[in-house]
Amino acid sequence: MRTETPQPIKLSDYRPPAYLVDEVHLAFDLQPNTTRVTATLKVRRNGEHAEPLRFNGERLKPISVAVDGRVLAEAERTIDAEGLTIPGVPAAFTLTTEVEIDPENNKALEGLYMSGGRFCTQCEAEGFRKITFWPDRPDVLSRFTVRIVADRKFQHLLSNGNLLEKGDLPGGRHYAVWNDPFPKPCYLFALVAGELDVLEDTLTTMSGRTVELKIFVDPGMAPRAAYAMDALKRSMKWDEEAFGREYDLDLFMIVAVRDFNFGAMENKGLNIFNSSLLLADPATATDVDFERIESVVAHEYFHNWTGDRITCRDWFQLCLKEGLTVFRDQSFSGDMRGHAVQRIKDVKALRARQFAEDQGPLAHPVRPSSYLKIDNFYTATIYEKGSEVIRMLKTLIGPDAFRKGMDLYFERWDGHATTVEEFIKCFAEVSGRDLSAFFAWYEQAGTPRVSLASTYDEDARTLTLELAQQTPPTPGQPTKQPLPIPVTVGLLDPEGRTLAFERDGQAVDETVVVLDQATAKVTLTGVDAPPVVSALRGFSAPVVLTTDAPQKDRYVQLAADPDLFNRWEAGQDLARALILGRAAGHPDEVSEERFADAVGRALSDLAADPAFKALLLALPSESDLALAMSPADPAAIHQARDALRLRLALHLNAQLRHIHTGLQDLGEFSPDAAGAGRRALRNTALDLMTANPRSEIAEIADGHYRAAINMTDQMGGLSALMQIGGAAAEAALEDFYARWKSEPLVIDKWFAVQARDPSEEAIGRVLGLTAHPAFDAKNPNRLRALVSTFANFNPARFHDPSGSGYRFLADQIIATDGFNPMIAARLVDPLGGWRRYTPELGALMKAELERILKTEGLSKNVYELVSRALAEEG
Ligand code: B3K
Ligand code: ZN
Repeated sequence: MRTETPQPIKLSDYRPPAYLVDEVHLAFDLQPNTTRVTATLKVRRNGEHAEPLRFNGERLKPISVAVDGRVLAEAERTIDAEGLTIPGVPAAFTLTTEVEIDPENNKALEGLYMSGGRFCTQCEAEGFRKITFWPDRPDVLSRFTVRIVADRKFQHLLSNGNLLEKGDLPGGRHYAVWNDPFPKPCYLFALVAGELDVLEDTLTTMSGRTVELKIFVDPGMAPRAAYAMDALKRSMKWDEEAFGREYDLDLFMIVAVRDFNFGAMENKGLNIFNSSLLLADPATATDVDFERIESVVAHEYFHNWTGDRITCRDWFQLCLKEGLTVFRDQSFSGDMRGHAVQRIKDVKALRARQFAEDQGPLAHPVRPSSYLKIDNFYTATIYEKGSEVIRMLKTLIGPDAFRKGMDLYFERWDGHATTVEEFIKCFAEVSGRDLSAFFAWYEQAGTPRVSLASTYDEDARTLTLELAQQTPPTPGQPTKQPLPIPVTVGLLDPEGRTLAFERDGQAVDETVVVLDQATAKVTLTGVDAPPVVSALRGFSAPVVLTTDAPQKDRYVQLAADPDLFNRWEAGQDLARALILGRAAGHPDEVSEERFADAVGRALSDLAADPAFKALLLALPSESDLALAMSPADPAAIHQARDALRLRLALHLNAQLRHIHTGLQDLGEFSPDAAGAGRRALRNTALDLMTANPRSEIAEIADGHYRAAINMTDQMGGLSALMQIGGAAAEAALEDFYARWKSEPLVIDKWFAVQARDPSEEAIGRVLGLTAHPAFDAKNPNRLRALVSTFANFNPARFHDPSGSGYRFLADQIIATDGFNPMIAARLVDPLGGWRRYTPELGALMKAELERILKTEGLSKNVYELVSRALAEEG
């Protein structure tokens, strides 16, 4: 147990930095266990007051500290576990520090560490302080020159910016010097040294400059970087066209590493990627991998303007770069792959992660006001809801004003660290709108509940919409204010045809109703028939909508809503109601048949995109359903969902078989959206077929697995076999392992598919796998593949009534916290929502959280999440 309670950092305590560093020269003498870092900083006092100098520094072995060339005696400076203090310094001076660090034993993967025999760095948010003494905060912007010296076996020596010189040194060593002309906060610093292959290309920017593009990967892997390179070039062109943003250096590099705490990092000119989000070819990566690579490559590249050129004043402003950059990458993916399908996937992810977060102990605003460890706030709320807020802003002020506001933001804040207020001010200025009420979206946590009631007046041909909003309390925010919520509305006639109407005298097919008070009443005129209301089209706001519309309206929407988001949503709503009804003990077989029939008709719509049909065919996930059930009973949900799966599988048997045979990939593999959509539909059909206990289904799944010529289908076959279980599944698992044992990214999939084992053997299997020779808890990808997949994507088994799933997760959290607190903290979430479950399960979950909290030497990261989860409500 911790002896002292860590103190939160508060937004209201923000003070500008007491000292600035205009320039720095960093010299690295790289050795796996004893790397020397010599830093020479041009430091200047910021403001009038001569405060003692206090720089951050952790796990550094100090060698010397000098001010203007004079080495300080130990009495002239203090070094504690968190940094360096020098009581009296001049207004401007040169600080030289020399420290030693141990990259090889750095298993927290923060600062400078080693992965696969190479040196690499991860500094965001607060890792730079593990490299040298520094004012480690994003509002200190400096020009970096970096000299790297290493043994020649570390063939490539890379850092940010441009290469100034390189050459050989005596003793089998060599060096390189890099300079980054753009001032940047230290969290964007990066260094890589090691043996790597490189894939090279060039791009001509809109002003005609040639940029060299280099992707560095493990030896032999360069062909697997081709898709990332293609995605990079498309992203660079897209940012020029969509936002007028040109790349600024002559060189852009990406390095892939296997040991990385999260997805990727936008270091200036030198992005570092988790290899799982960079390497792909048809044989080893699935369509979902290709899709994620495209979006993450774009995301990190887009950060060059939204994050690097313009950065955050403090970490409370994290959404300023993350929400905005997610908005940009989602827009890019929509342009690349189709907006409707992209929107559905984005909303599914938002609901699964962000809506769940809002219902749990970590519910926080898009801009939080306090934290213990900023690492815990790289959340779905900051990223995904942060993007939703920008999307609403664009809907409210219109695309032209939005673009003007972005232009103004880029012009005004380029080269600075700024705040969300300043960002919003740009849009208020260009649109002439008062956006002060809108700002509440940044400060208020929770998912608003919106209700909609409609009344049709046949004589007056009017439709009156009555809307109301209410946001449930979240920890620390018991009362909520109304938010401006854009609700996009269209009407259909009873046959599903678009019904035009009038709003303020104008004939329209669709309108945006802004609900900005607790309630609102809007009357639409010129409505010629009793309409089906299609509300919240495109999911125009991140809210939970309930309407008074009868079920039959949902069927009309499922068949015909021209807004594909709402067409999909209608199907999900119907399925959710059926499953939850059955889980609550009220099965409705007639409606289940009716639903299966409607899904069958939607599937036979030849005009519909296969990717869309695949989404339509997939039932809401068990976690999604758990959010709508109070208290949640995962076993009941699992059974009820399986029952509906079986109903669909039987009812649609012929159609599913037809899809499965008809869509087999025969030609050359293409990772594009069309090919991926066909494969998604075929694999989703197979997945549903496995609900049917007929023996020939197992043969079909086995045949699917064995005939697969790409990883998407191979995994489709393998997970279908896992759904069925038995000898065929075990044989396929063995075959898969033998085939891919030397491919770590593929073996991650092998662990993950077993973590999703739907059978009662799941927990035993997962426990057994932790002892498998290929299991390595120190590698975050592997740990996530097994532990996180089990806890997040196998709810029925994780929530085993014996509590064994919870015990397993808590053991993993405690063990991981000993070497990688950031990753340990990311595992806490599945236990954190204990209050939402049945009292028996909740008590078992709570007991595990209490056990974690009692652990000796617990990190701040885990402490923050566990103590919040256990805190009294309110
Ligand atoms: N900015 C990084 C995330 C860093 C997470 C640090 N705990 C990747 C991204 O969002 O682009
Ligand atoms: Zn980002």
